[in-house]
Amino acid sequence: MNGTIITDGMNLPGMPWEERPEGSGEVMWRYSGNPVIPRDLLPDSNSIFNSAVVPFGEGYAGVFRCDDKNRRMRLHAGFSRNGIDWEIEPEPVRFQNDDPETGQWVYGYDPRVCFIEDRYYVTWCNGYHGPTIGVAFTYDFRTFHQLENAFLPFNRNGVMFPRKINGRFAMLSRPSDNGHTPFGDIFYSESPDLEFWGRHRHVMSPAKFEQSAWQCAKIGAGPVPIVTRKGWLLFYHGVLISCNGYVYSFGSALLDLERPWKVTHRSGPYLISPQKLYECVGDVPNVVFPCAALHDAGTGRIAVYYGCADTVTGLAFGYVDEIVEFTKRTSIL
Ligand code: BMA
Repeated sequence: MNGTIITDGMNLPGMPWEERPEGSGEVMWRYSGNPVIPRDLLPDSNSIFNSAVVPFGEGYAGVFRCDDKNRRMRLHAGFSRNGIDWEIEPEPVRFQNDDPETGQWVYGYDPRVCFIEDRYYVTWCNGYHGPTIGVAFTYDFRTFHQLENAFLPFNRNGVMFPRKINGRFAMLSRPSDNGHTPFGDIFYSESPDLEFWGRHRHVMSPAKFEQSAWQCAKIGAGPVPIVTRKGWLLFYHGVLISCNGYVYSFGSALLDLERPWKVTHRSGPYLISPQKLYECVGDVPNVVFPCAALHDAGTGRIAVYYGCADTVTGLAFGYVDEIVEFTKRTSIL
């Protein structure tokens, strides 16, 4: 498969990869060694999930959601040569921030990492009178400089675009409530300076129950979108409210390149739903929650890192051309 439709990607020939298992008809398939990151990689970790990885130096780096044994939600930096075997810093990230108003750490979870121009931006769900979107940058995953929170509370799933749109930074987010939010649409915002955000545009609502039930309660952007000739490829999670609680799956959408709040296609079926034991059993059962994707422009391979049952981290593979084709073929728009 030739991944010719990735137009602006790096070559990552050594990224984690396994071919589709013999006889499988799935568009995306799981890594045979899942979970790739166990819950107890750190002596103090209760769980390591919903985490973000990017190419860095000769290998990879990331920001990991590690809930500790007090069940405090913390972010830790980590490094890996191969994207599979990770060394996570035992101490949480201490963001540099001289502003006493915003510099006090409350909690942080569900990070995303986005390389733009010369540095890595981290966005996460940051506790500031409730959940909102924290923003920081780093050059080396050792020192992190915290900026202003992007939005008012309550908000989650802040995901930046890897290049400026119309000359401005751009971010997807999901306004929410202070609890477990039984609703939620994805919005788009722009900023000239990463401090003042505006030009807010609606992107997507949950689907109709009769049409695509896995995404009928709420949705949220997942990994940083990938630029292709067919538009931005966005993986996003969707939630079904079952009689036993929330079920988190993920699917894909294509967004217009110049006006990314315009959704051109959106998958009806999910790509991955909680089916394996490590996705169905854990601190929060029945959750797959993608926060990062590596891709190799040369071959069109994609590796998605996703949280499993709010406990461990999984990896799933696919080819960008096939995922784009699936998104178009099954679109509910
Ligand atoms: C969401 C977030 C995620 C979590 C999911 C399922 O609201 O808190 O971190 O994976 O719920 O519990």
